[in-house]
Amino acid sequence: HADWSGLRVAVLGQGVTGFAAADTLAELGASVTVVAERVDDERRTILGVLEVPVVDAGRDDLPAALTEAEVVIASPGLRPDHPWLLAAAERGIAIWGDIELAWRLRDKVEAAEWILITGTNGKTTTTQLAAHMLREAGFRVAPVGNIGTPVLDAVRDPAGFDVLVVELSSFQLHTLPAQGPGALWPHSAAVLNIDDDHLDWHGSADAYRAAKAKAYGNARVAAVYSVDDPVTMRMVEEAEVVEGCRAIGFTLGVPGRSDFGLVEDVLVDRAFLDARHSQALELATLADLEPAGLRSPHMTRNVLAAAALARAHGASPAQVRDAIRSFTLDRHRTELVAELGGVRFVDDSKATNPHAAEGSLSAFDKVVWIVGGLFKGADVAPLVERHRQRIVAVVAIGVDRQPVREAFARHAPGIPLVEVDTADTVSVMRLAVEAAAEHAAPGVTVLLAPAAASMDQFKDYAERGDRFAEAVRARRDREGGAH
Ligand code: UMA
Repeated sequence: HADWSGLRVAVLGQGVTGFAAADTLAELGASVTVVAERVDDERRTILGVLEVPVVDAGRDDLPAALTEAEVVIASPGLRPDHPWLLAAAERGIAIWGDIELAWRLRDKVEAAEWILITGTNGKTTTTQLAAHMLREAGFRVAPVGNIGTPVLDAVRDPAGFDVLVVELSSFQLHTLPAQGPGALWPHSAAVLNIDDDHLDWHGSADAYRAAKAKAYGNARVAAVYSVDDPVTMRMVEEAEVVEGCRAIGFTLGVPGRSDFGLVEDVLVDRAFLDARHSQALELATLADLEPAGLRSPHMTRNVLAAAALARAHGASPAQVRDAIRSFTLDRHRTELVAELGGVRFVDDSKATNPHAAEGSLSAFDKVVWIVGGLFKGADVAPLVERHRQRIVAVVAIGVDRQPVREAFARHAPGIPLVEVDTADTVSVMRLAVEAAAEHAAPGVTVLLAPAAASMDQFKDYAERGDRFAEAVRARRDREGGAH
């Protein structure tokens, strides 16, 4: 649509995505209405200032703003079988995601290259790594998308960027068209790995995989896949990439001619070698990965994938190495604080809602779970029901302990539950860590993944995580002193 002015758009959803889309479209002069279940009053007030009306509707309501729209923008959290989306499709209304909207705005702004990253696990870290490597190479880079900053924010940023490293979820990929004006033509794309995930949203494993495979569509320079994951390899083979686009693999094994991989303890790049040369280019050693906490097999794979993307966009081997050496993982995001007597203490204070906590709970076999804070109306019970097998014991902190107590009484009554009943910032974590350690045998992980906001007891999630780490270190020092 060349002319945005007056275009009737219904933005479905009022989260991060809906807000960015409504703001963008209002600025372009479109006639925007936000339609959402679970309306947030603070956001509604801000949207009101932008003169964007917000309609608070139920699933089965069909407000005029929706049925009379020329385009609807779907938030990624809306399942494809949501009645609003079915109604829009039935009426032939165009359905775009925020990613497509951002792409269509490229002619309005300084256009940057797009690098797409998806996969079941490791997307966020790989996005950060690739962005860091490209920054090291002198590019103006923004890591955006599912990572948390909507692509629209970067596209509209007056400072401008050379490259957008876009983390895409399967939800965001689902709505993207393969052809036409809304289809992406990325510089390059990577699918890191495929494990079945989000099957309830997509309906089936095939639908989930099909969504992920879309990332490769129209890739112009490089299609990066995992040699160690046959599903991603098949996706590349079947993808409609642009003539001349190279398929580049990454592997923890010895790399083939056009792969990134490991030779002994050295990360190497063979992808950019002329076939006449047999010597692989050295990127970094495994020892270089150690300080940044990138040494585990799945992290090493993320590094190789990021290196493949960064090299394809012009970063030199030395720039890749320097970026690896100066990289820092996000703090408080499944950060390993210490291992004491075979028990790992992991800080995922960043898990401020049940969905985020789900991710970290799923990553461990046996956990003592430190949970609680401000749930803000979110329901913790489904999480307990789904993960009770891996929960050895639970320590409830924060003001909202009752929902935790009730959820365990209903779904997992046999699991030991300790409540920490103090509001003192320091002692709450001391008591929680001690109680958790008491229930943790070697091989068990003590996991701080509160599934709730921190503001009842802490300044923010960072302070909550810091207090946890301090309590763990205090325990280590005490134990160390006893020997
Ligand atoms: N809403 C409804 N009905 C619904 C679902 C949503 O009305 O059935 C409305 C409500 O107003 C709700 C709002 O939509 O408040 C929320 O929208 P959303 O769930 O689409 O989430 P956003 O706040 O827009 O955030 C999204 C991503 N969320 C999801 O895909 C669920 C964020 O990824 C992403 O960072 C953000 O866009 C910016 O791109 C989060 C995520 O959990 C971190 N992603 C999943 C994952 O990583 O596994 C896919």
